[in-house]
Amino acid sequence: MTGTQEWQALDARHHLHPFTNHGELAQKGSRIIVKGEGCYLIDSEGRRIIDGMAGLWCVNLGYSEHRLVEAATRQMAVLPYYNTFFQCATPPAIELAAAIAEVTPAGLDRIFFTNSGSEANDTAIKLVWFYWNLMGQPEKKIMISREFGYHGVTLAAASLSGQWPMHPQHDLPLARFTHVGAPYWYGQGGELSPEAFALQAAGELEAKILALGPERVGAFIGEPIQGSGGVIIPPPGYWAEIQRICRKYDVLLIADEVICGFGRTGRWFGSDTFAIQPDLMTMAKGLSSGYQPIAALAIGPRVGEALVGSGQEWFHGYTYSGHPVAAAVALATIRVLRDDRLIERANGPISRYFADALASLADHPLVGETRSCGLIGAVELVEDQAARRHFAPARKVGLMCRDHCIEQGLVMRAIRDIMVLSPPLIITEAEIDEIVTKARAAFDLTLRDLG
Ligand code: PXG
Repeated sequence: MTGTQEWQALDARHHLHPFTNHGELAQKGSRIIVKGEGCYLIDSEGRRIIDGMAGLWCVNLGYSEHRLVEAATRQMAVLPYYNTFFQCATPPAIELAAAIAEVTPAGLDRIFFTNSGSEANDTAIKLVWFYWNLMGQPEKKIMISREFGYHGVTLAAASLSGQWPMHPQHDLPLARFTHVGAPYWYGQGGELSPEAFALQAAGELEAKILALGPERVGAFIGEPIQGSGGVIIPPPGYWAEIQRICRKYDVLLIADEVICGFGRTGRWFGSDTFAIQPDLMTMAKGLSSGYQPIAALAIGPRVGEALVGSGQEWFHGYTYSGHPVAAAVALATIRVLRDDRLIERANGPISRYFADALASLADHPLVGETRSCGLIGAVELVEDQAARRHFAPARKVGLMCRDHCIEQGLVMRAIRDIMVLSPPLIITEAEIDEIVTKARAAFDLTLRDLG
């Protein structure tokens, strides 16, 4: 049996991590997670940590869902792999496509499988471009997305992302990608009411489309709630206005449901919560509760009929598109969400309990705002509550607080100075109490460190 120190040495020597400063990591050593139990993680030192993030916003059923393990084992034994190229299909891929079509908003009933959210967004971009080529409008290709948006790391998905540090290392964004502001009222709304700010933020899209020329803009993409941008919940009116603008200028609307999908916001999709009618929808994470890498693009009638009716082969697809084991696990995930009524739950008393628990932190001197929707939430740490003013970024208050959370035995992610939560949908009231108690202790320690 290998121990923590040996693993850390091997990890530092051979294993490159995502979004990591490797010099720093080698000095500190990785935390090695060896086991999961319900909403808890156990590390290689035997410490039990409550996972307020459901992994990376994905393990919605917690770490011990035996029905998913059984689905994977059964499919592994019967047919561990076959592809969906060359006029072939497998029962899990077919049944999963139908099951997704049943839960997506009306019309989004053609499903293409990928292995990751990044690839789903890449596929959406290719399809937008193919669509406008088919429509005889080859100039209509510009993709508009938003500051703080995260859409993945492939060259095109990273170009969509509006987290600026991701761009210069890789000479991004590519041509034909541009950005507008986010509906981040708490941080950027100034003196405006949330409703007035919503219209102003959505209005940036209209101004951008007019500046570029509507005949050159192919699509707008947005997360219903921006997750890794800081759990930015758009104020009322925002999505209705975005929808109106996209329709007016004939710009396709893509909902990136990678985090919001499968119950996170208390409905099947964030598009249901915010009454969005997208032309295309990407999903991943909660689709398989993170137990298998699988993602999908749901395609509405407009693009779907153009694609199917084109009479052309569509030159696109992955070896593992619709992988039968991943598809079987995703199918089982949808069944569990239904059988255990977990989405109704995330829209019911447990989401109110979660919102109240977060709100109970509002009396802490560091807390400027708490917000949540379903089972996704955030706490803004600020220097000045009345002025909604954050600390100087160089003070790294969020990272300081995150480290204190871990010491307390809690995974809570820091995004700038926003502490965010996205717990498994199976979380109990007692576990929410534990998260909030540990978070408060971490906030106290952070305040102490700030002097
Ligand atoms: N869209 C959204 C909205 C996401 O949140 C992706 C696309 C890309 O998915 P893949 O499967 O290619 O990673 C994501 C992923 C974080 C964090 O720290 C968030 C994501 C991934 C990694 C870290 O918040 N979201």
